[in-house]
Amino acid sequence: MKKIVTIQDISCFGKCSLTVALPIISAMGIETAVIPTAVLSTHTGGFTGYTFHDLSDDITDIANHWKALDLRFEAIYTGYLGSASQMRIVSDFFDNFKTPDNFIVVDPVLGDHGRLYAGFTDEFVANMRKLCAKADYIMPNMTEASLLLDFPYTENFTETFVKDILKRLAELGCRTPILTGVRFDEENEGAAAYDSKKDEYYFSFDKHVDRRLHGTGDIFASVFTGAATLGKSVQQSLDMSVRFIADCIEATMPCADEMWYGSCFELCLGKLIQYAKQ
Ligand code: PXL
Repeated sequence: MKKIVTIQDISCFGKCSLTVALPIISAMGIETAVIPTAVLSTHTGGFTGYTFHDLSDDITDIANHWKALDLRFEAIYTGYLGSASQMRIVSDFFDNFKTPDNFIVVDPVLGDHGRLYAGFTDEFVANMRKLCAKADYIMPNMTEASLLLDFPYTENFTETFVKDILKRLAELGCRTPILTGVRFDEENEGAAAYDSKKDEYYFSFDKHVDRRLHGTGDIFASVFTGAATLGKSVQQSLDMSVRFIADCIEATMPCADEMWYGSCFELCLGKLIQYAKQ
């Protein structure tokens, strides 16, 4: 079996990060090892009064044990990280567990809707830029791209602008950046990727629904990492991720008010199992 290690927080309630990555990657038939970076009572997007317990010291201990066991992974995939100093620890993890045969995915979780998530600082953004330089794939949304590249946030996309952003993201040092939440018209929403080695662009779109759901970025990154681990091409991985996000949004719409903190992705896992087999 293929193995992925995913490094991100566990938000005990709220359907994001590890509580999303674990079921999704498992459903794709891939063994999922986890390193929790922090334990929160809920995610930080809309809840107040959440608890936060940093697990930075554990990351190093876990990595040392795994090194002694000679564990290897087809992919190393990081999501929400708890602090700027934690990113240095994760960077060391990359140095210890990257091999010529595996790849690194950094989902640069920084913010949404033009704003940084609660508790994040400029130092955090600067360290995330360095982590992106070590990745084979990164998958920012437009907010995160604007923070990483230091341009004013905008929702006005053109193909030329998206291609320019992707090129500049690749200049951070990552081979294949992916921009999520791309819209060129009212009807469609999707993602765009750029393989800087091949100098090729890829686009994938599905029906746009005018409703933002928390945790869809984590779902996208998990499906993309799973698909790439299964050996799918960039275009196939993009198509699978965009399609599954559309499935999740459609499944959530009937209960979207009650589900303001996440999506009903669980109802779509059967479809994902089928997509992964195709
Ligand atoms: O979905 C990204 C995410 C992950 N983990 C935590 C978060 C968020 C976004 O708000 O707060 C703890």
